[in-house]
Amino acid sequence: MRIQGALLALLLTFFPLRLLADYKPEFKLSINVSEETSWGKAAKRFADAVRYQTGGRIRIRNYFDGKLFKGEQTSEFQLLQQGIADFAVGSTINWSPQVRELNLFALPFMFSSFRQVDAVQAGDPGILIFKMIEQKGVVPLAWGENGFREVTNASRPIRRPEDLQALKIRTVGVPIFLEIFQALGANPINMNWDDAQTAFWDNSVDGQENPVALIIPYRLYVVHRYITLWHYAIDPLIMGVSAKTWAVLSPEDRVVIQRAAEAVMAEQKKEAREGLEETMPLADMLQKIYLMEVVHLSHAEVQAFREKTRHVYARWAEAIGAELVQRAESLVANAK
Ligand code: X2X
Repeated sequence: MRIQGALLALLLTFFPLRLLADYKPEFKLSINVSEETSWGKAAKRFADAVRYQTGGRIRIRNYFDGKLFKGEQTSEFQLLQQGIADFAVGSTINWSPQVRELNLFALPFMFSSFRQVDAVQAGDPGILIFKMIEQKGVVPLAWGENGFREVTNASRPIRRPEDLQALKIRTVGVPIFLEIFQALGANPINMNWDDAQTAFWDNSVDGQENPVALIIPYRLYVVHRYITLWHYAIDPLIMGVSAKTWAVLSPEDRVVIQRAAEAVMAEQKKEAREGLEETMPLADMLQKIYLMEVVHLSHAEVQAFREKTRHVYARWAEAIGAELVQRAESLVANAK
């Protein structure tokens, strides 16, 4: 007995516990952006927390900058379905080709405050969307946020739809964004985020749309002098896990992962919103530190953009599901 005990102790010294568990040595997490973003920080905290709390049984390696899907951002959800990605911190935009209900957040000018976004996620639209995702082979763990998407460009301040005329605007390769920018008279060009970086720096496109919290770490102020804070779409994130991966995890480890995901993504959401509530103090910083020309729109000015995109909204409301959209609209109206 004593010899066996000593042998076990010796084995444990040289072979970490994880080798004695059934898990693979590395779990993969997919993420489209860099380590310096709020989502990147969340991925790092998640991997650290899970490794620590499982005594090293679960080691997650983060594949930043879209490395796992090789730049093809709209295929991230499929990688999760197939179990090629175990985890992802994904934008709802990138997952919308596979989960059409996620287009809800891209309905033009539907949301104008964070409170409204939270109400829809916590209410039955959010619950239904999580169910749809789960039915497709991905277990959603927690909501996060990229932020309200604002338009930047190198040519001129955008205050009216006419100002967008013929501007080449890079968008993600999903149809609703293409349709919105066409409706506004711009010339939208679908491009992966990775390729877009080159296009911004060699000026082969005039502009793009992304949240302020992403514009800063990607230094887009260097190439785009103008930004319009029009909040035309919200981009929630979801931390999810492949159902194939979930199936092999022990009940105890699932609890660890669920809790870590919720804690880390709640923090991520807070960070992504910092300085962007109500009066948007971060907008001043864009102006004072990064020398951008910041355009704030009045309610009437936003209305002009809303009018131009109304038919896109109507068409997509049908595609998403009229009942789901109506329920979300009433939550938005009550949350103001
Ligand atoms: O590609 C984008 O614009 C980004 C980084 O915001 C997403 O992943 C949706």
